[in-house]
Amino acid sequence: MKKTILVPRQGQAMLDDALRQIKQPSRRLFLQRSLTLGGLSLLTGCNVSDPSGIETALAAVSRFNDRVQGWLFDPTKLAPTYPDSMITRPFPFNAYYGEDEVEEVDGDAWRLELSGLIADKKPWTLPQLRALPQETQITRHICVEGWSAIGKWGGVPFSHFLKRVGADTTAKYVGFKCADDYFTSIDMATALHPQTIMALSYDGQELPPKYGYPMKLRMPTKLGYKNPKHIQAIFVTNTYPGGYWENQGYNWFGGS
Ligand SMILES: Nc1nc2c(c(=O)[nH]1)N[C@H]1C(S)=C(S)[C@@H](COP(=O)(O)O)O[C@H]1N2
Ligand SMILES: [Mo]
Repeated sequence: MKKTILVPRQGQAMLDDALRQIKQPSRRLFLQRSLTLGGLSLLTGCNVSDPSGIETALAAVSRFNDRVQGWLFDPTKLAPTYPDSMITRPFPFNAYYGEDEVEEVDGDAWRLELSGLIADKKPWTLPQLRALPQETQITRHICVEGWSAIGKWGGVPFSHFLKRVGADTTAKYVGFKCADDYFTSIDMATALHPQTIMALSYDGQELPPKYGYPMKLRMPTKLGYKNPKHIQAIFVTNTYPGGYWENQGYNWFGGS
């Protein structure tokens, strides 16, 4: 016998309400695509008539989505690359503050700190990073605020660096702390992806302050907010580290 599922009217209204409460457009879009009220309550086992449970439920759905994206992520599949002629000029600036407040990092005094599940935690200077093998990529950066741009970054393949310092590559997460108050974290499969680089240059020049001097992580397989600029410290861990925007509701995996 065919089953009929009745969706209560006030259920749809409640869901619409929940969606309205969510300010970030990316989050709303993701929810509209992936969610029904029934699905929400099934997934989380929460009582959806209790509005205070909605935030918790949404977070649970987002974490579920992280797992699915993790399963779907193909560590050998490459993001598209582009010719020099397609580079977006000028390349857009973005941060949680304005361009006039860009972090001034002193490159001579700067040391990259390492912690967590890493054998050799000796800090790195900028010249030491520049002495490692370098690669260049022309790839597309996609920001959830509704723009994308093609840029050219050069730097050290992150997988090379992680192996060099004896990182536990079976661990789940790599976290980043930045010179501004920004922080984020990524899955190990993406950290080891061949196009994930510790970018030291932009468009053939030393990485400018606004694009993350002295070093940013560049990943064409992830959305803009997952690409930390002005990296100060890197840690490897099995404890979920979250992130600046992720803790405010942006999906953590953030694949592009
Ligand atoms: N340290 C730091 N990194 C950051 C951010 C930030 O505010 N601080 N913003 C993120 C976001 S949302 C985007 S879109 C990109 C923008 O990088 P761009 O200025 O090189 O375009 O940086 C990401 N990394
Ligand atoms: Mo962004």
